[in-house]
Amino acid sequence: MYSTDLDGDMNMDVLSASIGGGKIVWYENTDGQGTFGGDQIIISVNDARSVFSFDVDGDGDMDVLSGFSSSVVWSENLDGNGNFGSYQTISSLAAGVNEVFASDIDGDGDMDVLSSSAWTDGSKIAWYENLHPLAIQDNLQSSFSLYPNPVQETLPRN
Ligand SMILES: [Ca+2]
Ligand SMILES: [Ca+2]
Ligand SMILES: [Ca+2]
Repeated sequence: MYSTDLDGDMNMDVLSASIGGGKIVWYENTDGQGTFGGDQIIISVNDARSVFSFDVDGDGDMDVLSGFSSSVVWSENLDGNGNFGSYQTISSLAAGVNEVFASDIDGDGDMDVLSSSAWTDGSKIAWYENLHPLAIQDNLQSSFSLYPNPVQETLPRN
């Protein structure tokens, strides 16, 4: 669950990850006073666990970061109005991801991606460097990893 302005109308909307419902959705705050519209599906996927939002691609609108199964993905806010494109995978090795978050881990001024994973054979916290505007670099071999499993994944932007 997260709240941010997804459609750029200066009021806070709501994001939700629904495990049972199998989807990542957002609800528009239609009047700015907490009256919400119907669910708008961003991703339909089993085991949707966590959702967060920040401006991943630095174009001024809020994009959506999601975690499900072993995947950490982001969805681009295509038009700044809350219409989202197909998700783009940051990592597919986050075994049993149960939380995604973003913070400027390396202090270079852009937001990087964090995930925690619950499966016993892959339990870890990993972070992925935002190589904005071109890619997000998997830094699983960082000191955050409890079970180092170095991988190199890049996220090309189209
Ligand atoms: Ca809004
Ligand atoms: Ca954006
Ligand atoms: Ca950074």
